[in-house]
Amino acid sequence: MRVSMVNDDVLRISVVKNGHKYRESPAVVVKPTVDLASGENKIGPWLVKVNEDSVHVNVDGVEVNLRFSYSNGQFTIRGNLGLADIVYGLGEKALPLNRKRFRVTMWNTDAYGYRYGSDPLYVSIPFFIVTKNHVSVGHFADSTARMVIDLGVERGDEFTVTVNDDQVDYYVIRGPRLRDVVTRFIGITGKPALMPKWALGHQQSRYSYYPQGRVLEVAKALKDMDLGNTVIYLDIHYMDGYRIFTWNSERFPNPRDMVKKLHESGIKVVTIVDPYIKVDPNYQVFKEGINGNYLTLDSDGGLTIVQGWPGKSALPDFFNREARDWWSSLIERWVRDYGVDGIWLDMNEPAAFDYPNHTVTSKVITHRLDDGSRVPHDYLHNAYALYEAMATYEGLRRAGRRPFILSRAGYAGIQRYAAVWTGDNTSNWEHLKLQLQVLLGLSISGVTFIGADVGGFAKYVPGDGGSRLFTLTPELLVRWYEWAIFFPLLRNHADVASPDQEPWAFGPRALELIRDLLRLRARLTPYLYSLMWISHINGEPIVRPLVYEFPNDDEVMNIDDEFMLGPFMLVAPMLNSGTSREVYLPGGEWVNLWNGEVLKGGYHMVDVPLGKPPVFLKSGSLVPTQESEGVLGILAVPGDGEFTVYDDDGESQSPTPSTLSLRISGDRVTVGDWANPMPQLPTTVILKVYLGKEPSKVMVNGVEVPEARFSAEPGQPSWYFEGRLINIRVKVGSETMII
Ligand code: MIG
Repeated sequence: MRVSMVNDDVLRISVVKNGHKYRESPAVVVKPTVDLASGENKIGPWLVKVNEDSVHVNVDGVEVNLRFSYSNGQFTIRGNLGLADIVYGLGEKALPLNRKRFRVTMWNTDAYGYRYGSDPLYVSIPFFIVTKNHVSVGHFADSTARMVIDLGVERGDEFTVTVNDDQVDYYVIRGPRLRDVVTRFIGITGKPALMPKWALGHQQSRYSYYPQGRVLEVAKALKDMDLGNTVIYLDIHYMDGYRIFTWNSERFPNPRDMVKKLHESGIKVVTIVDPYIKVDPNYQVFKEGINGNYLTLDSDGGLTIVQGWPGKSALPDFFNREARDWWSSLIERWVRDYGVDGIWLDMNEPAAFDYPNHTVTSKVITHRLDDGSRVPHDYLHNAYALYEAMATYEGLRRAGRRPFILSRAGYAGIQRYAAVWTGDNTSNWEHLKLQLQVLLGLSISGVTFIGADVGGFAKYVPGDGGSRLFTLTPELLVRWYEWAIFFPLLRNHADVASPDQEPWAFGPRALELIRDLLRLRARLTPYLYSLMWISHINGEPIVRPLVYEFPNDDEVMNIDDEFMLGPFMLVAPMLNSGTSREVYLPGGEWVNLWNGEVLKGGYHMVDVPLGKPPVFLKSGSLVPTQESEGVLGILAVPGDGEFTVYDDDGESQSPTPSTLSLRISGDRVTVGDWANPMPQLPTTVILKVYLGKEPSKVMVNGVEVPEARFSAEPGQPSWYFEGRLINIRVKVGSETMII
């Protein structure tokens, strides 16, 4: 057992079985600094007592007692769990936000048609947060092997982590606030990638759009119907016999031309890439894989073969640098040759049809590490997708792109390379609620660029009494968009045997409601993009459970049917078939986005007409919006608040952002000057401040400005009042007082 500080806020306890050769973790981007001696150590806020097989920690007044043991190829870590403790985290789990008294398995699994409580799913993040009396401590058991985490099921006063591995790096992460634990966890597992700006657009997918004429037709429909679309996905049917990096020439006779046409109408193209390499001696990619020794081998040295989409398939051995380098070059060639914009990584648990639960497990399959050693798959399973994403990311970079990768599976750290979606969800009301719970767990476990298939993917779900068939209704689709538009990844996707579910598939009324929601989404892009930057720089989630923002409000501890977009916007979506719901608002005052009505903190029954999700803005809100092409708005609520707008060209690889700092104090709004401005940034800003009554005057930089309606053209400061909103046109670098 080796105990060390990683930094001032993170302790690491590394346990390695005697004689075992330690493997470096792909999850962690920092190295331990100071080793602690046995006995008592006092370091800053930490008191750490190191014994032979236990570690006692006191940090921020919280006692953490950890006991380590090893038997039969398993490490077990036991820790204390109090009656009042609440547990968050654990990444992608089909469970409520509070995960206390659940037992979960970490084993990336193809979980088609999963339900509430199904476990495990596609992504494994063995990180959890224990919160008591508003003080939080994080735990991260770093091993990529199968792991079971029991949070008080077996014994109410104990959690246990059981790992089928000969090594574990166990991290204790200091709070005291929940947000401190989350950002520190991201600090050690790596900052979320900055995605291209187009990734925030409305993404349209299905399994699968083909032939190429159909793809162009869908693109045209999206444009004609003004659905703010930016991305179309090509699912597995574009390939020649499911050979990755090829096109089916009958369905796609001229892919370059198709991609060019899509680009001309402003639409990006994302192609799926599975890890299956068809075993076919005439297939170029297979030949390269064999010749370069880039493929996964069994322990007897023979090629590992699994059943995938192409039939007999080999798997790239992403665990060594040479194989990754080869994969990067394949991705680079693919992107350069066809102009494809992003890559969708599916089946990367890895899944295979000839294994139980469609998921590879094996002690015979081995992976080659950089040092040449061969390690059985079962020790590395949960990292397969992470290494694949790493290599894919590098390939896109080499092709000159700011990478957009959408991955199904992942491990802690996946956020450095990819967005994650929640896999094969189902078109029913159960999932409308469940998906939010799954996403909130992912979001506070480091994966910030996330979303769920809007409308639901699966329609036929195997169940106890045979398959169950689900039908998407217009109401459910609209309700789904009502909260999905607030998530960074907004993708409508449906199964192969699914009726159409594009926004127009349910007639003019649903289409109109969805279009309006997508317009709101487009208006919020500057806020979302700034939040993505903040996530990239500070490791803060984009979408946050209420407890993240209001850790001292005991009422929000278990709330997972509402969420915050960034620091200001509370969304309380309709999650069942109905037209009203109860909403909890944490203390203080909130403004209803739709009508400017002010509500005090507490419980409220609110009406929820179709197309109008309850959205509330906190006092002191400063939400940057896009009012029209090139016109920046700031949606503000009087009070005290600060925000920084981030912008860049949206595509370059390592940009320095242009920033604009905003402050509100009472009725006084300060808009800074752009720092590091790129060309063509707006110098005029429209402040839209919610007010109870018409003001008597408005002063900008100490000078009274006239009341006058204005068009969105840049011009001199002026203002007008409408409904409960005062609209004030100002220039950057100004201070506005509303009197
Ligand atoms: O076995 O590529 O989760 O989004 O459409 C199904 C076909 C394989 C599973 C993915 C889904 C995708 C589908 N894939």
